[in-house]
Amino acid sequence: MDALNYPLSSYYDFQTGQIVPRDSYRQIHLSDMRGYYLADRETLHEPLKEDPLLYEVYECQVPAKPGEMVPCSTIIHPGSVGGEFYMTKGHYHSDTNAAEIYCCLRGHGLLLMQHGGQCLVETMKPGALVYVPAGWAHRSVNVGSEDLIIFAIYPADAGHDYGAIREKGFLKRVLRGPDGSPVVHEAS
Ligand code: PAN
Ligand code: ZN
Repeated sequence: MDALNYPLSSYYDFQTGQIVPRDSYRQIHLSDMRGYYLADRETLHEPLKEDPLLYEVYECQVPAKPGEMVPCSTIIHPGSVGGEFYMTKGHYHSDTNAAEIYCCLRGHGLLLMQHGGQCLVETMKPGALVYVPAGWAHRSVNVGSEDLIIFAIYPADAGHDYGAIREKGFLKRVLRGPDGSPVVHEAS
């Protein structure tokens, strides 16, 4: 990107998670997540009966070069697919030296972080500040009944590698228990 007007200043709505003006924005529907959910394994090639919006991501556009940082907001809506809570795809950073900072503004969730056969689960509630170390895959899961809103900052040249998670998933899955509360299962 060429024409940048400094300083870059936006408005972040803590209630909705929206960043205004909207630089970069994407919506992820269920149809974008084929193969990610356990229940989807059997029905992968069947047409979807409905296609709900699972999460939205706002990112401020900055040059993708060393030293620059991307502020971003993720809004994960409440719900589940076959008893598995709505979640982000999850990814590694292509640059294995790129860490990230996550801060939960609203809602109730879990952050899965995985590296070298180890999968950690951190609670995300308003004020939770989690450091995602370099080299760790990360996925946010909304286990509450309202939107989960997370602010994050990552190096602009980090790059996103979705392949390994898309193929193998995380070592843990978060499912709705009999009383509606989240239960973390070892992935089969
Ligand atoms: C976040 C994620 C965002 C959406 O900004 O990109 O929460 O998750 P997926 O990218 O896994 O779909 C981040 O970790 N950026 O590096
Ligand atoms: Zn990331």
